[in-house]
Amino acid sequence: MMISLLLSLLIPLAAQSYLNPTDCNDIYMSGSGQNGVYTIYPAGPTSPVQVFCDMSMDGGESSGKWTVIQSRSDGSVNFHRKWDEYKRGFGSAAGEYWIGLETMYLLTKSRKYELRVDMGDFEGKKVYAQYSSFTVGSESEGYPLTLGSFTDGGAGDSLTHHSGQKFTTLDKDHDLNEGNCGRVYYGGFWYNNCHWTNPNGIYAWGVSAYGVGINWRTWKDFTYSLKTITMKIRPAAS
Ligand SMILES: [Ca+2]
Repeated sequence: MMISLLLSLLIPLAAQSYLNPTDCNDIYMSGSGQNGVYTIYPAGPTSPVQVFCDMSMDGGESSGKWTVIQSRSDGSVNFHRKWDEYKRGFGSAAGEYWIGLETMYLLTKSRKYELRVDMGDFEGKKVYAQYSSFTVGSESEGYPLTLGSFTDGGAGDSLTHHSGQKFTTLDKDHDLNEGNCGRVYYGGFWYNNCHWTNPNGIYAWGVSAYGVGINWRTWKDFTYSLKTITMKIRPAAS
């Protein structure tokens, strides 16, 4: 008790973020440079969230470090889930997971982030798409997605089509289709009418039925489900 009181008096406010890091960049700044699973506190000290941190140097040593918000790699986790689960997050930070819409909202309302989507096929090819900003609104707004400008890493742009859309799950329809895109394409996402990409669709090992797999239209179109896809964010330079 005495020690914590002393610490709270002695540690300047700026250092508090290193005691309760809000993202992987805070963790990196506090001295942890290894890729791996860490705990962040975007909603404060009583609400820990497990995440995978990608501390890679792409973009130069001065750039921020990546907080993984979504990852698919082996089909071990079911992504056809309801609103409350997409809100809270699910899966394992060491493997496949969804960090949760509420955490995305809390992170992106307090700091400006950029987004990178890394993906790979079953032949070993890897490409990416990057966006200069990434924001998720509040639950009362339907957790809408807002993206900045696109930079091509070989994948083409399949996500701008979803910018401005609210989130849809099998039990909550916010999309522009007369049906529920989450039910038709077995995922939860910022569906439009319905999608150009389906990162949370069925893990389908390559060639698969139209639109239901982990599709990225501008790279592999609608009948190829990717081997890997990872969505990750880091503080934007400006
Ligand atoms: Ca609909």
